[in-house]
Amino acid sequence: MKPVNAIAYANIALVKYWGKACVNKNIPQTGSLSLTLNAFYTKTTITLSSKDRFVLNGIEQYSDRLNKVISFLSLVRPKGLFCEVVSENFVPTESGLASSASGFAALACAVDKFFKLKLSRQSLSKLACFGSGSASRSIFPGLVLMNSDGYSRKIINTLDLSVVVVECGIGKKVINSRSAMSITSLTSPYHNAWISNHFIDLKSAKQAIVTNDFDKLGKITERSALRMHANLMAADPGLWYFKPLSLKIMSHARKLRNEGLVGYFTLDAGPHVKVICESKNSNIWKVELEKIPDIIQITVSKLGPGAYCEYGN
Ligand code: 2P0
Repeated sequence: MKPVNAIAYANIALVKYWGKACVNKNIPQTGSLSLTLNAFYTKTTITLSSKDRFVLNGIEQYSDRLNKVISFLSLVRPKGLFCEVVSENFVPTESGLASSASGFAALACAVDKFFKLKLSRQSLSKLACFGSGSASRSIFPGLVLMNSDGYSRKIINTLDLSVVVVECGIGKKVINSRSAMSITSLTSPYHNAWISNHFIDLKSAKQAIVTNDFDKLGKITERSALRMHANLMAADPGLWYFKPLSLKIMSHARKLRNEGLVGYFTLDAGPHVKVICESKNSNIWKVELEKIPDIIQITVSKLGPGAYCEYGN
């Protein structure tokens, strides 16, 4: 079997996924809506090996990260075969910039070709979901809807969107999403309210897309993020991912919007702030946000392609 190499791009949720209906099968409690980004991605190569190995950014991985890859491979490979998986993240790892989304989408795409599974794109998204919920969405380009059954699909739209990603810290997130999701859904008195409002947000977001209403979509994006974080803060123990700098950027983004620069922020399981805007305004956003001190890096991302194989069988 020849090596297979796949690439998948990270995605940022406009309407967030936070909570699982089934932990063992990694089935989300709600759908979600996202943008696949072309600036952040993972490249993964899979080859046969005498034992299972996972190398990430040149470093051999053990324990949790290796075990997650082995569990994923076990879903699809014939018994008795072992694999070496070598991944390179062109996105900070486990920092809240969706490296698990691009990582498991790339792996799903690679195993599909390597083991000649010939899955449809939708089935590939369901497979990616077993690795990581958000990975399901990275199988598809642009604007993507994931249903609560873990299957995703591309949403046709004519909005020309970009995302300005403001990195507000370095290093790993304070607590991984999976643990934080579990603590939130088990202990937050806001969790049920989050779920019921989420259905309304997702429905309204779909309507906003149909009518090309960027302002409506942006407002839903901001409130979905803030409600997700309010839910996290209401957990026991209360959890938060943002830093003082994240709050400063969110406030500044609101101020700029009030002054006429249209864009809406979102924040995931990490301190980084992402401003969703129309592409014609992305460079102005970058220039304005760069004026805030202590930012690690600002990247303007256009929408990205779905996962694909570069070479292989
Ligand atoms: C999302 N996040 O919709 C939400 C918003 C982060 C904040 O999905 O447990 O790595 O592997 O399914 O997908 C991040 O969690 O969690 C995430 P698992 P995942 O993008």
